[in-house]
Amino acid sequence: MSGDNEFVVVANRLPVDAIVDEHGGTTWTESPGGLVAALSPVLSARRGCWVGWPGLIDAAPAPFHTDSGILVHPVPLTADDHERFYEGFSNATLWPLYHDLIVTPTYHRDWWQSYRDVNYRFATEVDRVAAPGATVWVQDYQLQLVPGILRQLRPDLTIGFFLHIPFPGPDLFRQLPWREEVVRGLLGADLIGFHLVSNAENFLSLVQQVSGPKGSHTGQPDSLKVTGSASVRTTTASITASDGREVAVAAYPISIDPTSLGEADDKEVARRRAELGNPECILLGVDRLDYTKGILQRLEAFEELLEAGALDPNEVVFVQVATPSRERIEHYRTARRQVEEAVGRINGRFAKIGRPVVHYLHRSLPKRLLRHYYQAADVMVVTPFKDGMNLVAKEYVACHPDGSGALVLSEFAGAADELLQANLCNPFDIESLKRALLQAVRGLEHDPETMRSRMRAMHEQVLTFDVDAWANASLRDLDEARR
Ligand code: GDG
Repeated sequence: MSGDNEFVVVANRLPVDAIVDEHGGTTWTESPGGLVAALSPVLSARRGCWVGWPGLIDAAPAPFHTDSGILVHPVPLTADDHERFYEGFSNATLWPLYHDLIVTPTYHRDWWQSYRDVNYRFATEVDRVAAPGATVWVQDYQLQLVPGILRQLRPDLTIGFFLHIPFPGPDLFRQLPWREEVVRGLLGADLIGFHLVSNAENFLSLVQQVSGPKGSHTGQPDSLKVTGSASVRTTTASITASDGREVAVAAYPISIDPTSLGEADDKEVARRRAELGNPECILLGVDRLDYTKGILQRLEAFEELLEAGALDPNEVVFVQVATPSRERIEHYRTARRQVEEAVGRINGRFAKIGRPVVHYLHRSLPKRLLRHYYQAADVMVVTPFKDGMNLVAKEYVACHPDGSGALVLSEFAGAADELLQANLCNPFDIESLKRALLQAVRGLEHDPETMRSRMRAMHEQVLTFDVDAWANASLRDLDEARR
């Protein structure tokens, strides 16, 4: 069975959100992230489609075209799939395991069974829509078995896989009771992409240690080699799978579409600053409310600086945008409660009537408003304990072409490999967080020229290695893998 799409992207979510009106009718709006922006032209040029879950339980409309012309093929998920495959195995097993056990992963045989079933369903849908010899690009940790299943169903396909989150060290990964199956699933691809060279190295060392009952690979993988030009660096190695195929393993740091952030708007920036009481310094955090992002710890560092008098509550404000995320999972509910307690406590201690020192928004903001906050912020605070890349850091830098502002960035965000001129910190160490915050605030006050040149260097990096460079390098290597 095959369809007529020459290029298929498969991701857990489709790039659309359902809007249900008061009569129960559903319309779809595109949720354009960087990935959609980068892939839209490729999807149209290659007569492609996108396979994924539409975000509604027990409902999947017939295939349709989004406003920008992307053909989407919805895969339905039941309430049970959502609980066991998505909230369970994907987000309470793999997510914490791949983020270095910031919370303890739960290993549940029922969840694993559901993960296998749902991966099989996604692969079957791809089988139905992909033309003979098509290229299929599988996205992220929810679908790691899809390459292996597809390889069995459709040996004619060229299959790529990209992991958007970190890949852990082999000693952590080996905890996973189903480790061989996951490695075999990934090795069904022709090309496995990670953000960082260190992620790819972790995978290569793992492959040396883990071999399934039927054997997932033969021999030793070769080591990573850097190839390509300055604007499309790639670091590749290859592994021989048990069926004799060569599987390429490579690093492609993802980035953003700087043009989607639009031009600076001074009036809006002035309005945002005025709303906040025209403070001397605005610190900003923008994250999904996820325990990996270190929101609580950055607020605690801010609180200690206020307490010590190093920052003056009459001069600074902290704006924290925390987008609701995975709210039915216990660790996420705990993270939210702790953040909200900290916001209440800090305002209770340091705010004045009508002038909070922490502004906390627990909702998703329109992209346009987010951009105005990025432009208005003097210091962007990005302090995850572990993050595959972190696009927020790059978006902030892209919004400051004049070199204004400062970035406090965790060493454990993938973005720290590229944004070397940030005020780097170790988020596990509250003194390191405090130091980086103070260096950024004081640097802007006392050494604005140095701060400006650092921001400009980072701006150059983000504009050169944008999401198009990422997609082009990945797809170029996938085409190469086909040949
Ligand atoms: C995963 C990996 C990797 C946030 N709040 C609002 C909003 N956002 C947008 C940001 C940014 C995106 O969400 C978040 O991307 P991140 O990269 O920071 O983090 P994750 O969601 O954890 O993403 C990560 C990424 O995949 C890509 O590979 O970098 O490491 O964990 O674009 O702008 N957007 C709007 N309103 C909000 O309130 N409109």
